[in-house]
Amino acid sequence: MAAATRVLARNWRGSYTVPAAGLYPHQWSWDSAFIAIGLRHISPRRAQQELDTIFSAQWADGRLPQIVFNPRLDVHYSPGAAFWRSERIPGSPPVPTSGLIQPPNHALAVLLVHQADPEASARRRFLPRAYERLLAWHGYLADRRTDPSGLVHVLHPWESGMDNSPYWDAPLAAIGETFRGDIPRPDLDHADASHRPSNAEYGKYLYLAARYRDHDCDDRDAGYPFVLEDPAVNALYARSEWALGRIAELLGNDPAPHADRAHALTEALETLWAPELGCYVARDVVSGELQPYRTVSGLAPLLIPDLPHTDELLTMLESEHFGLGQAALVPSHDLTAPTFDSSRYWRGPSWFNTAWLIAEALHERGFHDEARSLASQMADLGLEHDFPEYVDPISGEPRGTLRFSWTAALSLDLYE
Ligand code: 9YW
Repeated sequence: MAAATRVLARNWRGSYTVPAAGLYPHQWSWDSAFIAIGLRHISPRRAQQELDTIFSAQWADGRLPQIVFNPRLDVHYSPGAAFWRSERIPGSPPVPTSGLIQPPNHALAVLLVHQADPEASARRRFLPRAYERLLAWHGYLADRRTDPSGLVHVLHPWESGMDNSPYWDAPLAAIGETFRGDIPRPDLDHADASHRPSNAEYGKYLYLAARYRDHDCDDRDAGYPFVLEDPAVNALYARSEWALGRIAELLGNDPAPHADRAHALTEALETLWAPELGCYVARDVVSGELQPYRTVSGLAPLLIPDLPHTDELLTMLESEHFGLGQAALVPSHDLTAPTFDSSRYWRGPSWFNTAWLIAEALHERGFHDEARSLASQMADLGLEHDFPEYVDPISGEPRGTLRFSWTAALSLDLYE
């Protein structure tokens, strides 16, 4: 506990926590929600503040931005505030941000942070304030990001939180254009190039980000070439609707609309079920094609109560594809796939945030021993390797950067 607390103190910037000093010097949206989940064990007040800070960067249309920039550190991360120039875009907040979003894990975090210390939460009126922000955030997803299928879409690999997942290979390859300017890679000052996405991928990432920005991030660019439905994003959205329903109840409001929305999302997720793979997959809305890969994203729907495929997902988790109990944590990609790479980012390595999501799902489904064993593996690996960003799922060796905030935070969240 002391070592994890030290990492979180070192990465605290007065009102939020950076994911890692050096590699990620700003505030990231879904990182902050994961960090708050761990911080509640050290300081519920700081956990509330972490979430309040990301909420204070909400756009007028309700979106919570992927990144809130510290303009003084703009040269240390790309693309930064000077790339986005968010202040020129109508409806942007007074602080500089990215225009993209990240997965909606915030309502889940708000509920857990509130429950950690309901008195402290009541004293600071945390819940009613967060509820308004969450309603607007989920409203943005429902109004601006929902397809006729009923699922929300992501408009950039970064929006999935799993940047170079094999899901994005074919959709990115189908885009002829790439970014024409310089491609700065300050990330390579802090992590090995073989652990990071490639330059070719960064060219596509910047092309898409520039195009989205140049359209004022208004979600109305008719020929926009990257529109994907991702299982984890939709599972987190559904799970967060359940959390929002509980928050509504605690505030004396009607939880039914949130339950209805969660049910509708769960039903719509069935269009992403791949029976031949035994898990959910992503769909490219532009081509209509399902992307036939087993990834940890396709297991994330385990987080939803009343899911029709819980048993199949548990079988998949324990199979040679993900090796629960054998591999370190939960690999981000199928251990047996030709596209598996044990070191490269979201193409194989095991991450602590997704391990936490699976542990939480196992716990909620009544698999307490399995949840406990995954959580204690997280705590051990975190401590042993100075809280790495991710680990090789076969050797357990650290990869990416060290002293990574959500690794430290989530390894504090053990099950009794
Ligand atoms: C980036 C900050 C972020 C995470 C993402 C992860 C990575 C790269 O780092 O993104 O430059 O934004 O893929 O999930 O939020 O930790």
